[in-house]
Amino acid sequence: MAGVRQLGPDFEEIRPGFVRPELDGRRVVIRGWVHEIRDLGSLVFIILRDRSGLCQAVFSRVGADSGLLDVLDGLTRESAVRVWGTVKVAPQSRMGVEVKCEGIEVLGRAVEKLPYDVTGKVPASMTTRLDHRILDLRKPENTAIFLIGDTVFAAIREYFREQGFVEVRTPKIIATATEGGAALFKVDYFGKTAYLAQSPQLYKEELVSVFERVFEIGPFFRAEASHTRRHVSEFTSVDIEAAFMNYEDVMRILEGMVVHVVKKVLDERRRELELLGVSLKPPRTPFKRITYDEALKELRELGYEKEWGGDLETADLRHLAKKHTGFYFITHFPTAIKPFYIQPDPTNPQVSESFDLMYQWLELASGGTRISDSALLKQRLQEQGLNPDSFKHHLAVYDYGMPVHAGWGLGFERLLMVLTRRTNIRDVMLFPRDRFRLTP
Ligand code: AMO
Repeated sequence: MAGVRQLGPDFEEIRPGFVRPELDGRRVVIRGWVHEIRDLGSLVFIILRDRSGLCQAVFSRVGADSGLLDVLDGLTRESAVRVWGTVKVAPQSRMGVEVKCEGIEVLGRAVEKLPYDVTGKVPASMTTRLDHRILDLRKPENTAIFLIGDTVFAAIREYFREQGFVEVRTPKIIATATEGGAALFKVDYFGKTAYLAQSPQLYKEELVSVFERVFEIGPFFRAEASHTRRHVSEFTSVDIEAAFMNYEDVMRILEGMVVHVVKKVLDERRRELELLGVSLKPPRTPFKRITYDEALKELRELGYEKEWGGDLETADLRHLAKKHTGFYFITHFPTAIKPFYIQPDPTNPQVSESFDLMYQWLELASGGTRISDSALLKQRLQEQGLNPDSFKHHLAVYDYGMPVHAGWGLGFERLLMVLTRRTNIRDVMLFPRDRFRLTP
């Protein structure tokens, strides 16, 4: 900070995105990264950037001392710098304002030849982008995605606190699978086999018998063999579970959360939405609800015959999306294709009190009423070829007064894809992990 102190008390520190024409005449210090350099000989224009935005700094070589000239001559793009000078209205510049600078200090020098162009003038493939992810994230559009994500996290937490939920953390290293065995990562746990958790499912259910309403936002792991634009091996799940509720109650909580999140993003992240070219509107509630049977009927009407009982595949969902252009729920899936913990519909046990939240063809969340009867849970475990012994700790909780309960899990990144209109989940993950990527 030595540089600032030497400059005297009449300098204010300001961030690039806040340099506005109204500040004309103010003496400012700005820290940021060198986004672009345009050297016109007598004048050097530098676009400075931080996460708040960009501003233009102008240096005159005329009359500059040799120290300043040396720094300007050796300046590289993406170096972290501090500049100081006076804000001037500049109708001729793109931003309408610039900072006439007297000094610059390089705080962290970037190399001359960067492996990736942050200004985006040189197009890059997803592989190149992810290989140089930190540079890629510095691109203002990419930074914007994660600033929106930050607001989404805050909005979710705010919403659940208001609804009386307690935030919990469940183990990520576990002994048994909950969402089917195929997609588990094995871990050598001091000589024993353990797994990375696919979801907090059983723990969140158990915890409602203590806290009534819990939520967790955390990383979960799926050994996804399929390489798609919406699956990764490590994703962030937003999970809730609530005692004394059924699937309809938690569906209302879910749509309420989506609306709250959209409103908060509109309130706090207009600049970022604009940068991404996204126009958002809070969706109307209640979201449309169709049953699995109705979905099959709609598919039939669209000319696609589908046998009852199978899961809705991507192709089916894409057909349905022709009719459903926003958020909607599909409910009452066949019990046989749902995990063991989902409550069969008492009036028709072939189907379950389950739902998926969709956005067009993308599944964002799934949930349902849970089985709260111990005998039925044991039966469902056996029907799914699972050994109740492996679930003895979980089943024990059912002997201690387990209330009826319901919940859901939502893929945070999938929601962020919808809010930022990105079509590849990797765009909305800082450091995505998929079958072919473990670094950086
Ligand atoms: P499910 O397995 O449907 O349900 O997962 C819930 C949501 O998590 C997201 N998701 C993923 N996102 C990115 N990459 C993946 N590989 C991936 N897998 C899942 C999806 C999905 O809708 N325990 C239940 C939830 C519950 O009933 O409470 C569960 O895990 O958006």
